[in-house]
Amino acid sequence: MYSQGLTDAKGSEEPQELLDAFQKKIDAEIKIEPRDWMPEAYRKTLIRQMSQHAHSEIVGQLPEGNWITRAPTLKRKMILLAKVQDEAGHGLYIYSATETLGVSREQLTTELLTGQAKYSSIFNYPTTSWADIGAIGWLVDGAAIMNQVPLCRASYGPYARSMVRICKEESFHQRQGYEIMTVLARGSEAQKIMAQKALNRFWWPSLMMFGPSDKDSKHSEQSMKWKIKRFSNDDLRQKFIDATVPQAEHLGLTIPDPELKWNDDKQGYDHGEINWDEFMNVIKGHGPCNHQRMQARIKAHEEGAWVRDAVEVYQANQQKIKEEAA
Ligand code: FAQ
Repeated sequence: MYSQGLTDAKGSEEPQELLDAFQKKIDAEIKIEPRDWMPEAYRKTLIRQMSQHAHSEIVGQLPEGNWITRAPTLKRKMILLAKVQDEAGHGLYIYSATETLGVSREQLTTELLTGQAKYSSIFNYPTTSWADIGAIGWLVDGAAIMNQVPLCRASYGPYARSMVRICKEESFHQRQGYEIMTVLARGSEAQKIMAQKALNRFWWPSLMMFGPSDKDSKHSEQSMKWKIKRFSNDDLRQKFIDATVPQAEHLGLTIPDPELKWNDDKQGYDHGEINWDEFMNVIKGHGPCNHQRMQARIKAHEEGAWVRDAVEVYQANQQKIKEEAA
């Protein structure tokens, strides 16, 4: 819980009437817009979650980008290119939405590149076969949709609105991934094995995308009170499992969890223990590809310096022209 919920950016106390009026608005489902008064802790929570989300979209291009040059057909290559470009677009929408909270894109980028900001654990796993591209679309985009559809109703207007288009695109991504898995699962024995191995690799990391279990989630309670989050991490994870198990059965593939079992009482699946040590290790920067992902982003940023320089010179020239004309 945030103790800084009672103080503003300068450290002075936030008036109780304003805090009460703010919560009333949230409870009445009125969207909070950039110029509205908001508690400093609400603003900080949004910047944290939204920037982590935007970074995830940007870093999330890398595992699939790895297969663009090796896609099995021209059609698959075009689809994958379009998907990866969509992810870049998602990052840009969310960075723009985050900027409405008074933080610059430059600052957010610096936080990512210096390792101060997190991005989703899932993108620190390698993609070692073409089937991994199917598994990512099916499972990773599937998990992303489960998490992001409720975010279309987040209390902060710019975040909620950015999610609407993103969810539509993620839905296409999920279907293309499932279609790749369908072709492989109905293909040769070797292709079926490839699909099964990809499911084995991505199942548990996909479950970790929903975040720590509710008892260990430090932000959930307050974020749900503010209606940034509408469901807890465990609830969304459960929904994802319940939706995905029948899809795996349809493919004739086996979920790599011997403890997975339908529970009639809860009308959902019970599942085995998630390896939270592995999760913590990955989010602390020690996953299989953390180093590689950061190096790739740093390199891209350095190589893009000339574009930023060119934009600055262009803007200065435009300003000069304007001043001369005035
Ligand atoms: N990875 O108290 P909570 C995509 C951190 S989808 C890394 O439960 P919260 C699409 C959390 O930040 C992926 N860190 O936190 C795509 C916090 O750390 P902090 C991105 C994680 O915020 C598909 C600490 O653990 N989606 O990119 C993770 O209430 C294919 C405690 O956790 C979003 O970001 C994790 N998995 O709930 C792109 C969705 N989980 O900041 C390319 C928006 C937790 O205190 C290809 N975000 N942490 O140091 C959310 O819904 C929430 O932020 C959660 C975490 C649910 C992720």
